[in-house]
Amino acid sequence: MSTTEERPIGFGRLKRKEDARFIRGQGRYVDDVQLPGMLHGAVLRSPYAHARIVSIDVSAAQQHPKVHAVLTGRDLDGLGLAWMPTLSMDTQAVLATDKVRFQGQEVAFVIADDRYAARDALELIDVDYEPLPVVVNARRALDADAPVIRDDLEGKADNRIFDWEAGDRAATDAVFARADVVVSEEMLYPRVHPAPMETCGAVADYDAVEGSLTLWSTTQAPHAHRTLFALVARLPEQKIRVIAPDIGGGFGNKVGIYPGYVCAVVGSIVTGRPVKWMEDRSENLMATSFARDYVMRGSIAATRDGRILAVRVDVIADHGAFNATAQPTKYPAGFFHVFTGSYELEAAHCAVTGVYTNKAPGGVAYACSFRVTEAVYLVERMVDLLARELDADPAQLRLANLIRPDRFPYEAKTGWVYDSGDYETALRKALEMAGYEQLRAEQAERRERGELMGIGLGFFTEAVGAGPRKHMDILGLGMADAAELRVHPTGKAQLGISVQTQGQGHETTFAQIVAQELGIPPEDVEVVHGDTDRTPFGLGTYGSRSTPVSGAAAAVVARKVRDKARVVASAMLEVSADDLEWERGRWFVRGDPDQGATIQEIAMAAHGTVELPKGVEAGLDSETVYDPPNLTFPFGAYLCVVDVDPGTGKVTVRRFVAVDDCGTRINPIIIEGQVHGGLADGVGMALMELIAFDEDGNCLGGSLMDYLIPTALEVPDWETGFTVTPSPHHPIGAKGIGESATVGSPPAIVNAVVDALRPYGVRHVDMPCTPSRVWEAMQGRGAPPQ
Ligand code: MCN
Ligand code: CUN
Repeated sequence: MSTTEERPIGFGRLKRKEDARFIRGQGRYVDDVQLPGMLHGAVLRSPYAHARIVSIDVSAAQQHPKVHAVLTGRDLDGLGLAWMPTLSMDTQAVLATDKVRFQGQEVAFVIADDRYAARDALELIDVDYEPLPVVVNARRALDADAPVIRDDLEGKADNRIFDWEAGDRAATDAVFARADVVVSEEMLYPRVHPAPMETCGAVADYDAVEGSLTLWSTTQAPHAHRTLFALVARLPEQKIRVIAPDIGGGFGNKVGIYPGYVCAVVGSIVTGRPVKWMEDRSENLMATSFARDYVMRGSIAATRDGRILAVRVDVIADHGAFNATAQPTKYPAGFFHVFTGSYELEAAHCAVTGVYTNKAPGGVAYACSFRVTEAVYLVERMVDLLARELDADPAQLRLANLIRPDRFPYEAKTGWVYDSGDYETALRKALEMAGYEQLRAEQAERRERGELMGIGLGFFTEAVGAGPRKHMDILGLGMADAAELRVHPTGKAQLGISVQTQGQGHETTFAQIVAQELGIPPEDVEVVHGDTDRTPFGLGTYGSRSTPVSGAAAAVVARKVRDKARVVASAMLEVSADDLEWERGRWFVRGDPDQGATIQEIAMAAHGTVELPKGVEAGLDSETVYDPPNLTFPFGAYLCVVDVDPGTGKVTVRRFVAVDDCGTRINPIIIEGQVHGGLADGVGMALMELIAFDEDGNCLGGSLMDYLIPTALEVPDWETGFTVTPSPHHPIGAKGIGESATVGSPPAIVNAVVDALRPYGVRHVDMPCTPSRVWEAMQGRGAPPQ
């Protein structure tokens, strides 16, 4: 590889700037923050999934020599802080007052000299619980005789949170009525957890003299958190500074505000000292934002010759004890309405019912694109079931029904307008990379020998980059993002952004965007983020929105700088601005290329003594707020090959081919990293990961011994490819990539598992396809191969 390729000016395979500190172990995370006089907090959690709190006695804990304060719900109630708003406009107990509603719920907060003393003192708190009947099954929670979980909500006599639908029910029924073939299946997208390497935590430092709060926290959205803290704690927003230092993975887990953060803030106010709270692994798995938990019944209608006509879905969405899912206000089921997938349909309808259960709240997180994950899984499983019913090849069936390139921008039956796509090319590329025909031949041969080889396909269309702000808000905050670009006299630049990397490499790719637009080296662009005092307002990172929204803002602000540089250059060169032409890094006089000025020269002049036209201010600094006109719709074609051990049911992923299209590619190394990580997530969810509960609501996935996440041993060497279909409305044509592979890979894997089990007549296996589940499916249904 040539040096210019290694160190591109703009887009290209630039090594990650941030890795200079990460590979040296010099990252600075929340738990690395040490302040003079800092105290440590620990949370007492409920052992019960549902119980009335009769009494809480904290006197013994308060007498512990190292304890400074103990907070309970009653103390917070006095401050009006016992309950906080959730991102879904519900309320969540910060510390339980009346009842506990899930195992692991926060009941008390101890503040002590060190974290060990704080933990020890938790054991001195005496809580008298009166256990109540528990409901952890979402369907059961809707029964008339189910225990009512949210009796704190006035007039609430059941566990129903919302009923929401999209599409046209009557039109869909009509198409189903005349279809030759209808296939239906019930499937569960089980409860899983993002399980980032770094758990959640915060350090709160309240300065009583200044009346100001500095909060270091593991957050994906520092500005939104600051506004929420201002509203929750009723502190003036200008006196709050939220700092997100390095974040050790988020995957959606760090979007919301957890009770521990609020307790750390109150703890600092009460003790007058900085307070650190860091949860441990079990707390993270048991009490913070889980993902999925969708019970789905899907039906697909088609003609006998394989034209897909309509899809219909009914969902029961388990949101746990508090409705704390993070998603735009208008969309209680997130972006589930992309369940029409990548296919041209005549009609579609979905109905989603949200329910409370005695489980931890949260419910979107884990690289989900606001429920696109569940939608894509459903439609891709349905297409495979249809192929089976029609005895059609799943690749051919998809090729025949994918939305064709000339149909874009394509309005889906649920109202989304997909910006751009060339689906067929992506799928053909994946089939070719995999050697699909040969794989099918090999499978036939192996089946003869009694071997269980499966080939699974999955095609997905993602919907990422929320807003536009007129359609999308979180708690009333419109989903737009600002960028601020300062250009110093020497031509070096500093870009302030509102989104927050948790490992996605923004310090590199955002510098590349500015470098591309201004023609200066990416090393000359410092990206500032993760500090509300140093960056402009915006809604933060989730739903792969950084590139589609904030990345667009970075390009727009760089173009503003470029436009201003043109005016300055015209003054420098004493020609009309209209006579100047741009080439990378420099304005020059049309027809006289030697007469020109580089951005660096222009920056110096802009800060110098050159006389600027009337009304033009010195300097090149600019800012912008970007309100995206639409979402971007990345897509991809995935193919998975598995082998199933007929004796044990163990699934091995032998090959995985992933062709992704995220529009214009800023940094292919980072994109590949995002895809590799997302594919590993997919293997985890499809085969291993599960947060399960027993009948009493005990969480059975509360440690990494029980909650299995994939390692290098469980994943194959990924075979990645790409196509490039730019977004027509994004300034640089880029779409998101951060969640694509997590969204797209589970259906390909499950389709492969079910395909492998075809000789046994197995129609469906719910995730995770663990050896015992697969083995049971093999025993339960159909006969073993002859
Ligand atoms: N990128 C690019 N070219 C494109 C699109 C993206 O080079 N056409 C680059 C971006 O500039 C960025 C990265 O790829 O550096 C991811 O970009 P994007 O798709 O915009 O996603 P976000 O930056 O908004 O990241 C969020 C997304 C989400 S929502 C989850 S969840 C997730 C994910 O990213 N969490 C992650 N990837 C993760 N990766 C790591 N290491 N850690 C997490 O917590
Ligand atoms: Cu849904 S997990 Mo990501 O959007 O932070």
